[in-house]
Amino acid sequence: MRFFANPAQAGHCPGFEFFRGKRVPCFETPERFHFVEQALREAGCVLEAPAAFADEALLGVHSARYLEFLKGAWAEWLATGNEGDAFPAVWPGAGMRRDRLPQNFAARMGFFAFDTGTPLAAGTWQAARSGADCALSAAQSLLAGELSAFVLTRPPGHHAGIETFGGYCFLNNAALAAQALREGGASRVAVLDVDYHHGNGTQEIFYARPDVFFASIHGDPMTEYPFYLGHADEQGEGAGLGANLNLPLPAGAPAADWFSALEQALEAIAHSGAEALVVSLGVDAWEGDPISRFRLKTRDYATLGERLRRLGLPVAFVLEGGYAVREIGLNVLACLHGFEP
Ligand code: SP5
Ligand code: ZN
Repeated sequence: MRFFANPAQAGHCPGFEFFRGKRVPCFETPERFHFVEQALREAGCVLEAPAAFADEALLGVHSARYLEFLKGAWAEWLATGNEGDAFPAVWPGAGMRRDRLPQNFAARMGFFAFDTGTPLAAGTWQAARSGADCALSAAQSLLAGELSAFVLTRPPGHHAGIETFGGYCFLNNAALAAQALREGGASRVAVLDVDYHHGNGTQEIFYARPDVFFASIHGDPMTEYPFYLGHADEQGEGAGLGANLNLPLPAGAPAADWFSALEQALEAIAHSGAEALVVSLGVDAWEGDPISRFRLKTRDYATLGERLRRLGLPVAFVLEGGYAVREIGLNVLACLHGFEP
């Protein structure tokens, strides 16, 4: 297994996020990265820097105008007289127009955002961009014959859509890896998302496509973030109909139910004809996670890894959420060690 670690992650370090109108400390912190890094190093893993890919490699997943916005957003935020972390303040709500991108900076920020929990700071673009390089490097290593790779990065990616940021995510690392695997020759690819929160961005990106199968096990969006996507009746559209599988479980669901859903997901992935798998490895389904409500134990992550190995596909694991900082490293390590003992 090869390990690609994001060298720019620490630059994304906002001071707070909004939660129901209040400023609260960020859950998604550089500390998270360090706990995973430490667990991997203690286990003897060798972490590599990513290769540098051209911006064009992002265009298979995100729109050009979104990438242009993100790249310049911090400078524009300062230039329009603001200071501190950048947040959206206005959105195109239902019934308003999305067919024109306004010139006003705040209006553009709201156009591309979907929550106030995802601050954009000085080093956000560079951190997200280097994370994309890590995801693309992982895909490249699988295409070169490696059996597995792990992307150690933050900010996470699975909530980022074609042109939306939110849920602590800006660039969709898992989608970038899946797209790179497709472009590199895999005729079909699957993405399995085991983060507690539905991977709305990944689903949106591949929703009309038959060549990338998306399966997700997550808290029921009727009560759990991101609320507006992730229901079981979302099965893909057009040529992609049947290539999207959502397995929502109620908050508080026991591990046995989670593993039943995993079996369903793996069976569907096996039948999808995928030649490679990307795993959105959020470890916030762990029983002690501060913002999530599933009940997996650390040993369950080892079982997940073992079960994934039995699929027999090359796998790129991509770090997503997980907010119980000390345990993130142990849970990630348990999964990777279960996959490759
Ligand atoms: C990648 C990922 O896991 N993103 C999750 C984004 C969740 N954003 C909503 C956070 C809500 C925080 N709730 C705090 C409850 C404290 N009692
Ligand atoms: Zn999550």
